[in-house]
Amino acid sequence: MKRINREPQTICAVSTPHGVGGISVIRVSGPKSLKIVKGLSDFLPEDVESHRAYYGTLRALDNTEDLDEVIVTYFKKGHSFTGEETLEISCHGSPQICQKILKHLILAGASAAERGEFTYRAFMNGRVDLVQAESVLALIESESDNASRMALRQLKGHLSTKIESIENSVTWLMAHIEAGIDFSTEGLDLVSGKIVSDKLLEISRELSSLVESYHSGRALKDGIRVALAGRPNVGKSSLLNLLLEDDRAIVTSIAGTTRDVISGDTHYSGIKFTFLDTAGIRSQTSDEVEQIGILKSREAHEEADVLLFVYDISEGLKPEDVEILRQLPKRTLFLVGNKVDLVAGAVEIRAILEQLSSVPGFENLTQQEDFIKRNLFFISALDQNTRPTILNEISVGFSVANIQDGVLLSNSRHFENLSKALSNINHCRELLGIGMGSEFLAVDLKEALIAIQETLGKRFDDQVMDRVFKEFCLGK
Ligand SMILES: Nc1nc2c(ncn2[C@@H]2O[C@H](COP(=O)(O)OP(=O)(O)OP(=O)(O)O)[C@@H](O)[C@H]2O)c(=O)[nH]1
Ligand SMILES: [Mg+2]
Repeated sequence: MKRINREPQTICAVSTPHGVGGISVIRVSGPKSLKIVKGLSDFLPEDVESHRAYYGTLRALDNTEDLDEVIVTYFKKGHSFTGEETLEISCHGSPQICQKILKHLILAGASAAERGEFTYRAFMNGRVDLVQAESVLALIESESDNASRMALRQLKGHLSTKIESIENSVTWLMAHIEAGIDFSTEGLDLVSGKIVSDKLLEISRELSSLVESYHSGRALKDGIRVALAGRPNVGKSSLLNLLLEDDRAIVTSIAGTTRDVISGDTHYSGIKFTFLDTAGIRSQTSDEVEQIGILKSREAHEEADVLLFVYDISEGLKPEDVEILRQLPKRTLFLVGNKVDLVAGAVEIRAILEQLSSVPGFENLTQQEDFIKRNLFFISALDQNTRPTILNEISVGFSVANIQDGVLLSNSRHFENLSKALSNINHCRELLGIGMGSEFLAVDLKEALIAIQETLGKRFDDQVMDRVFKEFCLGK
């Protein structure tokens, strides 16, 4: 896709979803858009007003047929989404009508837009930066309340402002360093040295808080993937059905019921959760289907953000349970003692903790009050109250409930770039700490600055652009 240095053509595409609907909107953007649309609509006045809608009948270019009754809205150059002269044609929501209108627009001199080309033009014309352009896509694709709220905040520039302020600090430092402050010589300028070191610390803190927010941001954007793991018959599928509020998986008292990975989505307090139920893991099975199921289980565990390790509390934690636990990948882990309704009297937490102490990573569990309080559950998959308890505790782990100013990273490209900038800044701090000269510090600062500017799209190459915009759908 060649985008850079291309003559700005006038482009057109249907911007509403493909298919039948009440109305569809066709967007036309570029220097000739008004002239082209006027060629099909004799109802438009000589002096068209910006941001005004005009009603009339769109006619074929050769005037031989009516295309549709439409409303045309005009946005003058500099006052549209793309920054170019733009017209939006609202027509009846039929794919045939849309195709016909597009055909005549193209005959009149427009060309068909590529994926994301409207947003790309908005970026090239400085209407949005790259982070905002990407948030347009995130907003369209958002699957939960919180995801769309976060994308809207990014589109409004909250994240860009934050990244820009970090960019300014780095630029300020570079300017000082280039002005020739040399910390390595004798007669060290302490004041300046202290200022520089404070500033570096501040930048490092700001970058790391953004980088760390990716954990929550990604969870908000893509949802949280939770896999259920455990021995056969402990109640994983029962728990899945309860969490999804749907009888998705077969539940029987026969060990080895679930063979395949069964997944489903659910929403809770504005967050999307994807749950994966897996085959119960046991070593002594000669059943080929079950063995394949167990392999698939392990793959699902690898892909998950969170693992719910389920065991049967009425039987206590068995050596087989402990063995499965040992083999689970390192993830946020919840230990779910199910079938608590079958336990007569109180649950013996001490006994559980003792058995867990042989599992690497759980040796000192008795001292980890927080983990015991938050990550150990004693529940029944037959009890409706279990659902909110579990979903709530998982969301707390992603600190999505206490997002303060809502500035979060949720895009892997931003995360990669800013992580790189952070490691440059931290390296710079180390160099400063051992008294290296300004020319060494400048190298790291420069690298950090490039990574930050690439995030915002102030520096870019065609490959990055293609990667970003090819994700878009036509018409955006
Ligand atoms: N009393 C009681 N029974 C439960 C509970 N949860 C599940 N069961 C029963 O335990 C049996 C096994 O449940 P499943 O959900 O199929 O267990 P699973 O872990 O998916 O088993 P596999 O698919 O074989 O790995 C069924 O008879 C369920 O009705 C619970 O909380 N209390
Ligand atoms: Mg099952």
